Amino acid sequence: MHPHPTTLDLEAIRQQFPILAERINGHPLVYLDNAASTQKPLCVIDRLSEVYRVDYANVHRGVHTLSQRCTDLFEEAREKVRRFINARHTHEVIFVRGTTEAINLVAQSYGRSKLMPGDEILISAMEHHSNIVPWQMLALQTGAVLKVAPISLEGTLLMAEFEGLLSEKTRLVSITHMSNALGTINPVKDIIRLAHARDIPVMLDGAQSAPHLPMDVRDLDCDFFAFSGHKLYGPSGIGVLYGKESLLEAMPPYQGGGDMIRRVTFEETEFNELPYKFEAGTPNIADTIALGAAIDFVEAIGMAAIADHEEQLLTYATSKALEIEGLRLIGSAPQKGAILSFTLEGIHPHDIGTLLDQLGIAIRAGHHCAMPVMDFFGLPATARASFALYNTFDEVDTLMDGIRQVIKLFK
Ligand code: C6P
Repeated sequence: MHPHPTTLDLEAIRQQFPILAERINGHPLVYLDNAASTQKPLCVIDRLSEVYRVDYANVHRGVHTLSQRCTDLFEEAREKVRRFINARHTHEVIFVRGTTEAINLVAQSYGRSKLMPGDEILISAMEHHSNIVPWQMLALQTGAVLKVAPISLEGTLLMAEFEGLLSEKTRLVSITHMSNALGTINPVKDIIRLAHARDIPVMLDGAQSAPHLPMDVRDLDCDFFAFSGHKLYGPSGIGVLYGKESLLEAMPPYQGGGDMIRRVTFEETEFNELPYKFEAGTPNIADTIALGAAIDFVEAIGMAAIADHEEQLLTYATSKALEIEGLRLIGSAPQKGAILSFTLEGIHPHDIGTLLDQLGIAIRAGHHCAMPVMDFFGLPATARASFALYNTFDEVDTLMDGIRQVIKLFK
């Protein structure tokens, strides 16, 4: 039996996601690759097509009605994001392609203008490549040094070691809010408190947390926060960088071009105000507006209710997984998002993924763009099932039956 009845009306919710009715390899789709990207509800799909059918024009440029209407819709989406993360100002919300671009923006704008040889950037050992490589590139450009706070075998950040690595040379801490490879939710409030006590700003990689936890950047007091629309039931190619006004004001532009200027001559350029200073060129207009629709969708359900449902799914899935002989969970932090990373004795994760796919079950197998995490656990890869608001307890059962079939096949 399933542990608790969920508070979500899953039948009604699932009807909003047409793709969930697909059959894959002759089986009903069981979509458990939500940490990679979530599926899209009708309101997002319809909004996207509606923008192109009736609202579309370039933004911030035209005097004509359509351009003004589209600009209003675009800026309404910015206000929806502001509300969603509880930022103080809409101009603290910068639209970018996704988490990856947001982190690169901070590295190349904030980092490049601030860092001197010998300065330090502190990350953790559980980061996604997006929160490693931009800092390595920055270190090469500036002579700064990348420091890495270690993790435990459970997959938790070692807080004493983290604190020990904060020094008078540390210029920025950049850390994941929720690990995509392990599911660990980091104690970001403590991390921010410790860093701020030494006047060190903190960037949070919210790619995995924003879709699954209620978010409040003011309460967290983070200095930068990044997330991607496509993991939040919205379109791909659109994401958000939040930054505190004072920091963004002091930062130089990341890219040059149209929309980010106030006045240009061949001799010099006066930059536009926030947020436009960081939004060079025609933005991803329709996807931004559709991201607003995705935010309306999750807010109507309630982020707390979503987090509660996913926690129940994780608890149930974890207890069922632990009953399977030869299954090893990778990542067992006490605070975890609904991500189940695992290995099966003697079976390569790619084979697990391929065989489950034959049963219509979509999971991810690989290094999850977190190769240092795999190295830490001495693994080439893991299999990863990741849950979203539309997943059911029956789907957890189907996954567990599928895993048992995979094991049987290899015996
Ligand atoms: N993780 C996964 O399957 P982008 O690709 O820019 O939308 O997000 C990058 C990113 C950054 N940080 C974390 C913690 C992430 O999980 C991701 C994306 C996907 O786990 C695709 S690799």
